Amino acid sequence: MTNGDIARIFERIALILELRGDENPFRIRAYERAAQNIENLSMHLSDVYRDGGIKELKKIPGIGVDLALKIEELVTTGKLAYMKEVENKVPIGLLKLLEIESLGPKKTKFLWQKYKVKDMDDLVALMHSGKLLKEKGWGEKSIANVLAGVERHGRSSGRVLLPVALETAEELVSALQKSKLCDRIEIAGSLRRRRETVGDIDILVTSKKPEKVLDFFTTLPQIENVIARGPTKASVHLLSGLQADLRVLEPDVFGAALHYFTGSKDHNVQIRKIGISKGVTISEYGVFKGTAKAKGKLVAAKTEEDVFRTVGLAYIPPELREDRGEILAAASGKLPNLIEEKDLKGDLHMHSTFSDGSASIEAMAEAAKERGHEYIAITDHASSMGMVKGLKTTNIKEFLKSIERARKKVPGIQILAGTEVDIGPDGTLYLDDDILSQLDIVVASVHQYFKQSREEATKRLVKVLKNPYVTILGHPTGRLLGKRDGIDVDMEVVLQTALQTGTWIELNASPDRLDLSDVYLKRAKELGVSIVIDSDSHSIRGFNYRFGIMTARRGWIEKEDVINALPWKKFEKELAKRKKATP
Ligand code: DGT
Ligand code: CA
Ligand code: CA
Ligand code: ZN
Repeated sequence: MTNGDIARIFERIALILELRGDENPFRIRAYERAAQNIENLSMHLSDVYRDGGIKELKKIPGIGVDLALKIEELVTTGKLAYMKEVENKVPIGLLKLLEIESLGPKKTKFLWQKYKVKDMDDLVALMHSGKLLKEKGWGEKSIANVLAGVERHGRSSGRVLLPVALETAEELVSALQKSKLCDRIEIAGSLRRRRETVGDIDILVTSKKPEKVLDFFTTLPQIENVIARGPTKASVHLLSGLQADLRVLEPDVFGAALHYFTGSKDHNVQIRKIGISKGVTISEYGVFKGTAKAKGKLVAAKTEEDVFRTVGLAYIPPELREDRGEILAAASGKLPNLIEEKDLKGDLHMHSTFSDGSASIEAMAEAAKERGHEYIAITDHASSMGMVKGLKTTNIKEFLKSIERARKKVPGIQILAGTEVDIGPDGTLYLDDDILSQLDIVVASVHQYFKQSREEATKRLVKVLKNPYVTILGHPTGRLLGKRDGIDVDMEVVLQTALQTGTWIELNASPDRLDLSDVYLKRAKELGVSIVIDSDSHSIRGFNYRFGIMTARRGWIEKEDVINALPWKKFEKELAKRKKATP
């Protein structure tokens, strides 16, 4: 149960109470205020409760005895009886209407009480009926606004970014674990394959009490409503906007089901084809001798390894199961040995208080050392974009001195002097070559001018790669997941050029970037382009590679492909080689 979960539950209670209209307004405000405060809290409520109980919870602004007791119930049992109680007093469909922009609880309540609107269909019918025009505050314009809101609501693609979906799924898994009703619990689907975006969460469990598991799952407070429920399966909408499917399976066929529901669909189709050529039928229930029509004896189902073995393949890691050549690789013993987080020995992109970071160079070095890194580069911004701080022609000496000082103060880790320099619209850099030549590492990144034509943008990056002072092309497209598309470039040309010039290409592991993406990483690897996996950390807590490593693995990356997986001595040699290429 995250703070976000609890905040959403309180928010929902406030909305329902307001809809019902029979509640003291102060009580409604109290739930709203608590939700807001919880959202902004830096500590986890479950930790606060564990360490100090109700007494500590009450010290949080806006949390009195009553709310503290509700938080206690949520963090200890994962449930909240009061929430079900209030939900039961309004039509379920009505709550969905609250998600529509321009339709707050007041208007919704009015439409419910006066016009008996109970769900989205009622709402749309009423808007088109013209009946509302005689009501005060309802004109053509507000009606059009509501209809547009309904449209937007239906159109939202529903795909959610991997980090968000994974956190939500892990919360559900941990609730199921606590229930003690399940023996095995596995995340399947696109989430297990670590896709960048996820359509819905798929969870598979084994249990001796399927009915009990489904009762437990479908009444978790994170759940908005149950879409469908059968004897061994349930689909639900979560308050966070995601959908989740839970399936309860027999342990004997778990492997076959896990393989099937992990997908991808394309991968499954290929595996099934190979099965047919070998005289077996493969489904979620197992591998059977013979054809689908004359299905024979069950030959494998218990583990995924068993399933792969029956078709003559080595175990394929879930991240590769996209029908992108993994089956051929598995058949010929050429599967990659995918990189792991522990393989990273250094980090070549991070920021300190010299530009927009929140920690000093020393503090960043200490934190990196703590993480186990052997070397780092401090790469503070050099940018024209209204940044008062950062590297400039006039303060390079000062920066180099600060690095020198940090080297003395924090022994046991190599600290390189670097910069992340802005790329102008035509590929010229914000700092001149004579400044860049004084630094160990130069990361060149796109931070502005995103709307160029493909030709222009490609020319721009090619020019950057041909600059011998540039060590690394940082977050190559500049995309921000879910917020901004990156530049449109011919990535094949960019990668071919990087290969020629020996420039390293970054996989920026920041969860809102994951740039370069999996498909291009795979291509970079095929060409032999060197990859760097960086955190782009702006604080001492920023050394987070989890999602970057997931992306790298989807891109077939092995530690041999990654420059900063080299131990310091070898890395030093690589860097020297790179420097020799500069005039
Ligand atoms: P998503 O949820 O859109 O991000 O993607 P997935 O891959 O999680 O897809 P989902 O949730 O619809 O189904 C989970 C897995 O179940 C999918 O990866 C493969 C398997 N599956 C579902 N429907 C079919 C199907 O019609 N044929 C085959 N071969 N496999 C299927
Ligand atoms: Ca899914
Ligand atoms: Ca699904
Ligand atoms: Zn950057």
